[in-house]
Amino acid sequence: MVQAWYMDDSAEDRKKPHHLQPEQPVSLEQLKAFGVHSFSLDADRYKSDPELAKIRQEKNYTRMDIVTMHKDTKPSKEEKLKSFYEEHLHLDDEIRYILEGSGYFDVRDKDDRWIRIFMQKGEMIVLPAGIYHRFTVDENNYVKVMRLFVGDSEWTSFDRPADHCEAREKYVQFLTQTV
Ligand code: KMT
Ligand code: NI
Repeated sequence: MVQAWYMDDSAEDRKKPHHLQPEQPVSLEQLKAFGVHSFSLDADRYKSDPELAKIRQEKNYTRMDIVTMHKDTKPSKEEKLKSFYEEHLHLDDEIRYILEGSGYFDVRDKDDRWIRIFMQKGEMIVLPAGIYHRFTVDENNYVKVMRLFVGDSEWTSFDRPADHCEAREKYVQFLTQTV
């Protein structure tokens, strides 16, 4: 099951766990209240997994690609990795499925505090449109991620501040009803 916790404020190596002291874990239920959903699949059979096929059909995740990041990543890709760690949002849900390795998805809670979500092989996460977030590999420096997209939705990142786009306004509205 996915583990999540509130982060400390240290600007030290982003790939470290950054647990707040004393530790403050975050439950799946709490994540749901922020519109973040997570569940497990069998990553070893992603190429022919009927469960994955069913989710893709039901949710209209028609498009996908696979992104790999590791410590020998080329400098051009290292830039891309850094851009994932810039706080940003999207106009559509961000759906990610860890096929190998692990990494951290950080999301802002309603009070703008960072929650770190540790994602390992076999875990899928759905971040709602309009939530501020970022991503990094952990100290193992290796992740292979399937990115799933709803229909032909355009995939753009908007770095913070992006408070006036409709997706953000809708998300803020959603938070007032759930948290
Ligand atoms: C995003 O938009 O935050 C990402 O796609 C990063 C994580 S998966 C490669
Ligand atoms: Ni993103």
